[in-house]
Amino acid sequence: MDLEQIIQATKKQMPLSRWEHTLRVRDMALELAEQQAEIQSHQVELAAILHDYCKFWSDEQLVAWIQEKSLPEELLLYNKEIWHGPVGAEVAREKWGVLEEDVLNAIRYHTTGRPNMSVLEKIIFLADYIEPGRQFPGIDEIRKWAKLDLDQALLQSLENTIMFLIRRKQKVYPLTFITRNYYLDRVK
Ligand code: DGI
Ligand code: FE
Ligand code: FE
Ligand code: FE
Repeated sequence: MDLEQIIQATKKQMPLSRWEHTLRVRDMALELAEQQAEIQSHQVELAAILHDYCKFWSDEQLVAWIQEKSLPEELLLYNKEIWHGPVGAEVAREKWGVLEEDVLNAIRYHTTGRPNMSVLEKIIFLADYIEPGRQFPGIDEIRKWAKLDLDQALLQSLENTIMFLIRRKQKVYPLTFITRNYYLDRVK
């Protein structure tokens, strides 16, 4: 499969504003990747382009994929915002023939994170969080850490998201807590 084809198809899945977010995530991820050894820019680009592929799919379509592809049923008990990553990874494999497990995991875990993330997974998670279009209290601190210490930046992002969800009286998917606890130990 050809990246240009994937770019055109992804653009058609979403409104222009979300496509522009996707391009900013790609640029930010490539920038973060410059500071990392052994990271392939074509993988960064592929994961970034595809990370929100399913963001605007209907609930019915997302639920159908979760059930048909035997993704964790537990996903359905939590906020629907967490469905598009796991489904996006399945679509990347089946529709776009993406074989690299690292790229698939970067898409799959870009919202929740998970313990012991690869460098690529961290870069996509953080680029999504700090791309220049994002604005919220504390983001400048996270932007600074992203250049210095990916784990510290991850921890702060996860804590920020958890607090945001709690303030809004929303449920938190257990993996988000598990990931936060894992990185809390890692940065000590
Ligand atoms: O798709 P994006 O908006 O670019 O970003 P994302 O995939 O990281 O989605 C983040 C949204 O998901 C954010 O507004 C918080 C929301 N969310 C809802 N429940 C959970 C959750 N995020 C995490 N990490 N864990 C949850 O349980
Ligand atoms: Fe997303
Ligand atoms: Fe995110
Ligand atoms: Fe995103």
